[in-house]
Amino acid sequence: MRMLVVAMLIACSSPFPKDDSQFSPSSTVIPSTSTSSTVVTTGDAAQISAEIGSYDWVTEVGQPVRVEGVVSSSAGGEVALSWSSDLDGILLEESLASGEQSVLLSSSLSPGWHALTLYGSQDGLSARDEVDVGVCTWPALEPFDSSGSLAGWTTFGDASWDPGGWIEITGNAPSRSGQLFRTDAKVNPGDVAIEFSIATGGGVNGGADGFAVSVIAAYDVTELSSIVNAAGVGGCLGYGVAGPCGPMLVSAFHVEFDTWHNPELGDTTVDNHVSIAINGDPTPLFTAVVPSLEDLAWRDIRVEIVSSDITVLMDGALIIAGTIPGFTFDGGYIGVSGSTGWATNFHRFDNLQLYDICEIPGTTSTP
Ligand SMILES: [Ca+2]
Ligand SMILES: [Ca+2]
Repeated sequence: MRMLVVAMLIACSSPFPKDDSQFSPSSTVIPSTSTSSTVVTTGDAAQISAEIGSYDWVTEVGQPVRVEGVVSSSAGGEVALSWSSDLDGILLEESLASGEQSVLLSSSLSPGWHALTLYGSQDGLSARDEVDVGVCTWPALEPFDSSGSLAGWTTFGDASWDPGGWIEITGNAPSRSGQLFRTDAKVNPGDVAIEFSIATGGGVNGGADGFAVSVIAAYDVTELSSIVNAAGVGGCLGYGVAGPCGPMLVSAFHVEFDTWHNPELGDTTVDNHVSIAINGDPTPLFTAVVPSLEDLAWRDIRVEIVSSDITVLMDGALIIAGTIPGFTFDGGYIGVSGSTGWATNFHRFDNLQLYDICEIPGTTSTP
């Protein structure tokens, strides 16, 4: 008679261990080597156990989840293992020597809370262990592909949805200015990455003025509107309210795509450029010269804020890396603004993807 014992050793790192091991009934096992009608017993009570050791508790969707476990049989030999998820089904099946570590490594787990089970068996004996693993997901991409995309957004001035499937901030006409802000939610404070696509060009008289993506830490939409409506046009790009553009005190972060040289506003180059500015003051803190910026080609932008470190990538290439001493990202309403003057350009914005908070669908089981 072999006794089946499931050893449940919960990893100390588990924030909310589960203790739902299932004991299978005791069973009589006839070793497969037996060819006679005589029951051969081992003499010793044998047992099998499954134990999940270290595991990733929460992982971002698309990133590898690593879980380690061991199935051991006191009888030694080979044991059959399987890893499964209550959301995604069987993830891995293999046969290992008793006591050999099994590693589940998967980058394709669905978003949500997974009850991950390690199941081991040998000669009709089985054992299992289970842990909860969360896979979080980022906010959805906003592709602006239909006019309905603007639900939750507020347009100001000349900004409008373009049937091409993007936002046109000014239109290619003189003395325009427009803004578009998401007003049904704020970007969370702290570290963040923001991705979007821009295109500008096609204008007259050398092309101008440019546009900027801003996150403004206004208290509410009323305050946001007062800031946006006070913003200067021309070289102030529809977001400037401080420094050379006005007297307001705001907490904000800006990345601007500037196609007109305004030395009076602190532009440090006569060339087209990308700059970082803060708090409604367009005086650039960091600038990258991008002479071809006005070719009306779509460019993919990624802005990363990690503590006070700022990086900007354009089509995957690092163009700005700097630290703003004492800076903290306060979050707030995200939007884009731009303007034209005697010189004009299209100012196109698309494909906004925020990486501010990674949420696990169905988070009712969070601690
Ligand atoms: Ca689009
Ligand atoms: Ca400028």
